[in-house]
Amino acid sequence: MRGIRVLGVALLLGAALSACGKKGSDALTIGFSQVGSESGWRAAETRMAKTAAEQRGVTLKISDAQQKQENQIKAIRSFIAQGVDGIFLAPVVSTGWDQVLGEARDAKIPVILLDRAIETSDPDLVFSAVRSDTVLEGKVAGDWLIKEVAGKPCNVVELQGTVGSSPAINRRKGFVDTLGTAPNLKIVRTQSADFTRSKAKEVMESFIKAEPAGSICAVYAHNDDMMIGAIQAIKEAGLKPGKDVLTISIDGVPDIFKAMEDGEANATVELTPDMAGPALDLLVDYKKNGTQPPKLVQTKSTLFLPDTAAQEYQKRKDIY
Ligand code: GZL
Repeated sequence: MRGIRVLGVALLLGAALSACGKKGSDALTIGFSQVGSESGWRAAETRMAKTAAEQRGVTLKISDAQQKQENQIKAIRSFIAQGVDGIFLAPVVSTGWDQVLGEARDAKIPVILLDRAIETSDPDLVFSAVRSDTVLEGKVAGDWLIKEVAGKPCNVVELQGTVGSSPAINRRKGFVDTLGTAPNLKIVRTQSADFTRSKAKEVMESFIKAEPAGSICAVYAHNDDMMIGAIQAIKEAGLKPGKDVLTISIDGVPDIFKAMEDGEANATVELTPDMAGPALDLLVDYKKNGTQPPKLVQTKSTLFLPDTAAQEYQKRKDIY
């Protein structure tokens, strides 16, 4: 009888040790609360995150929130309950995160923000962040348009991203502040199209109907996918996008380079979709070597024009 008891204890001990062994190994598990799949850029970010995790031997659990904050909060709570080693969050909107990120901190799970920012009175809720300077993106777009119209009067319409999201707030701020230096440029219509092609086509149709015929000189869209939708509406109204109506947008997805090649778009500001790669590197470095990461890893915002569109399209068409 005693022999069986000793054997049972030994087996239990062995199981506990091997579980600890697995936990302490490099095999990290990360939970990624993703906004959704609203744009080509977003889908590319998700695809690249999966590849980056595989390359690093990290298990990545991705939850698609379908652009709803309550789904992201549920996903974060589930990741906490599963005891993941880290959480990536691409926050659909910038407010309402303190409570759930406090729960992650209490569980000692580091949270890294991807591609969007949050407003919080407690910056220590966030371990690190990987994103572009979205105000700068709006500025680069505005600077290009000012130069392009070269002093001529120009009525602009703006397609904003998701209401309350940091890129929508900041890309508008950067653009409006920059246009403030050019009295010949006027934003006559602005409305959210939620970063999607279909909504942007509808909103652009309403702008064209509402404004005097032929009076819209340019469209500024907070992402390329909305610009693709706007281009469709411009063409269906019998106008030539890229000529009758100038276009400037952000992301650098393959389809905007194709539109530039076809003479239907004028400029884009690139945003890399590889946000998860740098985030994984800093988290692995922290877990393995205790290296404290910077609070922010900032990605570049480069302007691209039709003169390089053909080769840029070739570069991107297979990675998106
Ligand atoms: C910006 C990112 C935006 C992209 C859109 O950092 O959050 O979200 O520009 C996407 O394409 O919907």
